[in-house]
Amino acid sequence: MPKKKELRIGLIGYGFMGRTHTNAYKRVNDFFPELKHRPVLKVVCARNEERLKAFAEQWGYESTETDWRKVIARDDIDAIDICTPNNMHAEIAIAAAKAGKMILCEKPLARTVAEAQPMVDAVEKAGVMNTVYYNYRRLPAVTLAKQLIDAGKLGKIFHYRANFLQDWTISPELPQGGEGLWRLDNDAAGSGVTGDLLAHCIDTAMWLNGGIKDVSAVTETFIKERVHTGSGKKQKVTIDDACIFHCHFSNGSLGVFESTRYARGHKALYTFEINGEHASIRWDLHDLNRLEYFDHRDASKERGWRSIHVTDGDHPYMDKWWVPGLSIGYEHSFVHQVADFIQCLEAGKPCSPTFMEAQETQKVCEAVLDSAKSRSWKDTGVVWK
Ligand code: SOE
Repeated sequence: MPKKKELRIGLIGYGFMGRTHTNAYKRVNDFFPELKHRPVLKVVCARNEERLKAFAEQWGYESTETDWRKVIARDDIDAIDICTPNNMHAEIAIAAAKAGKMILCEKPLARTVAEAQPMVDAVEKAGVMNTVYYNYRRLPAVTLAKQLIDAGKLGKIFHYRANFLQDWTISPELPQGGEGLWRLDNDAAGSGVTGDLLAHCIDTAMWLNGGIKDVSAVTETFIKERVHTGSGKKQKVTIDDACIFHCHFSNGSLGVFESTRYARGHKALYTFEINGEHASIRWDLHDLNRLEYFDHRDASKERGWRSIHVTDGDHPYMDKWWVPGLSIGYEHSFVHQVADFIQCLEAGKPCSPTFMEAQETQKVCEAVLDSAKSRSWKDTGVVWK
């Protein structure tokens, strides 16, 4: 087999997402042997030196840096992977683009549309490969949903419904800010469930069903004050703990979205259901290999919801894994995203969602937050090709 070209990765941030991305870089060539590039774990960067060294050793990074600027300045790095809290995405991405590096950025692209726009401009100007990790698109059952919709199986779509429910912030004792808890701190995260969870639902929704035109939303912050890890004092909580919005899609269908971190019993219940004139589909992250499908054109006596176990060799991505019938998991969505990124790199094509596409999701998130604040409908300004 010809020797593979190296894709030398500089990972910035080593939290939960740093692990999911690193696992993907390590696995991708084992299961996608046709790729001509091989990710090389060159350097990982974070501020806590002791934990950084332990992470590098555990996951197999060749070196460490404590200043992200040094990672970008290194000429032995091809691609920067941004896994920091959201408030650092823009500065790092813009510097990386200026240095001519490829960029893989964890979602959401940034905290606001205004913060994200220079990121989009920077990668476009530099002409560097870029993508944002909206990983759920790459689960085989979700990709199959896309194939069914694109093949016209559902016909005209009337309804899109999505939820992303969690329960991990119900305790008032939980502080805001700091490692692991920056998602509760508006300065670091930019928003609460809207940017963290609904952004996933919006990305999938627009990928499956086209642009979202306008929105009407409500948000709630149930716990008004929490100790801030930085100051050690109780401070006002300014993130949205829960958000519900409804919307019009450009294709005329209606959408309903709900997300919360206060749904006791739910850890990461991401679900969607789409109803078309001929057929409906629904999906649930807790049973991620399954796509449920109802087709009204079936003979009436046999009509009913089919439960498709999306694990056969002709299902999306599944020829890469085990044998028909055997499940894959959450981590595989990241492996697929890296495989797709490398395929696009080799084909000289953009890798969706690009920064430009992720900015459209950002626009919806912002319109949702503005709508909740102003108690009025907001146009999103989304242009979805
Ligand atoms: C939050 O708990 C979180 O980890 C998100 O940040 C991820 O994007 C989501 O996929 C799972 O939940």
